[in-house]
Amino acid sequence: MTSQNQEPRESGSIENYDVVIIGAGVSGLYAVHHFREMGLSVRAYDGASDVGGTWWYNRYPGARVDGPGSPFYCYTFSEELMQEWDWAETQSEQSAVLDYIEHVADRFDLRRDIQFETWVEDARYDEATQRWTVETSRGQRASAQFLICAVGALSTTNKPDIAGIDDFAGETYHTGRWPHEPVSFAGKRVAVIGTGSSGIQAIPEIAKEADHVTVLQRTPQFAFPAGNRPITPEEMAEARANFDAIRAKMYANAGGFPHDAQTRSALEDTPEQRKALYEELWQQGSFKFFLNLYNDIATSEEANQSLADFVRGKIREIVKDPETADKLMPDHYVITKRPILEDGYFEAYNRDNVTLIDLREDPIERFTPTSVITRSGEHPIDMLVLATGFDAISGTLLRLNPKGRGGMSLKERWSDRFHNYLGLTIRGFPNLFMIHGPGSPGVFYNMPLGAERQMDWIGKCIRHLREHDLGAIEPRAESEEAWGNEVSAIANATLFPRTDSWWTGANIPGKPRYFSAYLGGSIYYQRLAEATEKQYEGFELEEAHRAGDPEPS
Ligand code: NA7
Repeated sequence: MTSQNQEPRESGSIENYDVVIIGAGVSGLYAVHHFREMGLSVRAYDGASDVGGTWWYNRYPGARVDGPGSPFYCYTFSEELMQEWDWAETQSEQSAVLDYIEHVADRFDLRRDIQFETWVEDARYDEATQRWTVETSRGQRASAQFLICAVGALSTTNKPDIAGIDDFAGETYHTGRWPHEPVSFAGKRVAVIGTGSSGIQAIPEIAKEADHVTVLQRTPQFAFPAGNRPITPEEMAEARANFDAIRAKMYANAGGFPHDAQTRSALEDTPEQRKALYEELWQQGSFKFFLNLYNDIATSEEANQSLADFVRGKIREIVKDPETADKLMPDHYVITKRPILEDGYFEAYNRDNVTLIDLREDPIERFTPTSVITRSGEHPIDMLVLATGFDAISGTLLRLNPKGRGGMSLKERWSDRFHNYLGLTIRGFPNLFMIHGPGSPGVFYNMPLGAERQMDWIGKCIRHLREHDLGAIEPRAESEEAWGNEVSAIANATLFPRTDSWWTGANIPGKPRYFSAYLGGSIYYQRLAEATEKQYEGFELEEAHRAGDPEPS
């Protein structure tokens, strides 16, 4: 294909590119590679000091892959990459994933097109030139025809608004912004707020070292054994030998992993048979628990309750103190909050140095410089760990708040709902593409693979525009509406929207409250293919305004 500008060109104080990419995490890195391979000039920006995104920031103790795991949480675009990389464990620890991502950056020489420690603070679309202009925290301006927002679905941290929290004078850390220097818990009284995936991974590790850990729990959680184990050389050899077949299976699977879909309803089995299956999966552990489960746990109340009761029974078996076990009993539909993998979490409550406070009956009143005060009294602490999650999926794009046609801000456009088409594009924001944004499978899919597949679609779209002398693309109003209806219809056929979670935006006050991810599995990729085949008929395509193109330097 022809590129309008292979090299960045400067006009005045603006650098010009074909594509500006925000984010150098798993998605942004692939974007740099993919668009560069297409012959486009690219520039990526990231606030961090190096590549990795969420894996660069989330280095709290116990941080590990908590999805289906290695070796399939990986890119698939390069067979050589797959052949040369060794994974040591099924649930790789954060540093191992970061090593891999750094290796990808080195191997494909990606860093030369990425500017680190640079936040994109503003992004505006110019209708005359059909280009986006971004401004960075370093005072630079860059212009590009296409803006790729690979900003991360779990990147903007959620800091709770609790009276006096900023007065607390001890060390305070958020799991999603963990320091690079070692943090010592030795001899310290540590309070942890949050019992989601991060808190549940961190609490047992902190408890091994700290003098005392006070867990401040708002919602008790279902958690399942992580089942982490070494990957054998034979398993790695098999994955390498069957790379093509495995990749095909990943493409066909609803979640992007090489597993067969489950076809059996829990209600086809007797209670004894169900229990036997749950027990077997519990003993095996890992995300395979969910992949090998019945197919109606997320859709049938009765099926859901059978699993919920099983897990509640396990918690009672593990936790010795019945009062603590009571406080740990989850009462929502199981798996309607992000399923959690744990390693020693429930056992941690059998230690003398771990106390659980149930914030539903004993809420936090305020912090002082040296303590947290709950209704029942004062708890002196030396350190506060916030495992309070993220303004997920839409939060980081809203923080950037790009301005589209007529200067309309995304905050205005998304005030009631995250309007989008195919989870990639937004009406009024031509040539802007989201990765893992609302309306896409996002966090319900193998994220490196999902990023590759979305980027491949965007690449084809860009090629189409260039080949047909088109300058801009944005969805039609009716496409957005139909897509929103499809997303909601699929979600509303499940139990997911019935539980407060970061999937429904319930963790962030004021956020539109609905289930915004596309739960149709691989149908999503059929929809993307149809849009390409039908020559983007769901979009408005605008002829290129030649006069607006920047002059080559
Ligand atoms: P999560 O899953 O959003 O968990 C955050 C936890 O913090 C959760 O237990 C929240 O309770 C709790 N929370 C949040 N705000 C407060 C306040 N104000 N007071 C008390 N407790 C609060 O984030 P994670 O980082 O654990 O996991 C995010 C994803 O990262 C994870 O799913 C993996 O995919 C990787 P709540 O349940 O909202 O009542």
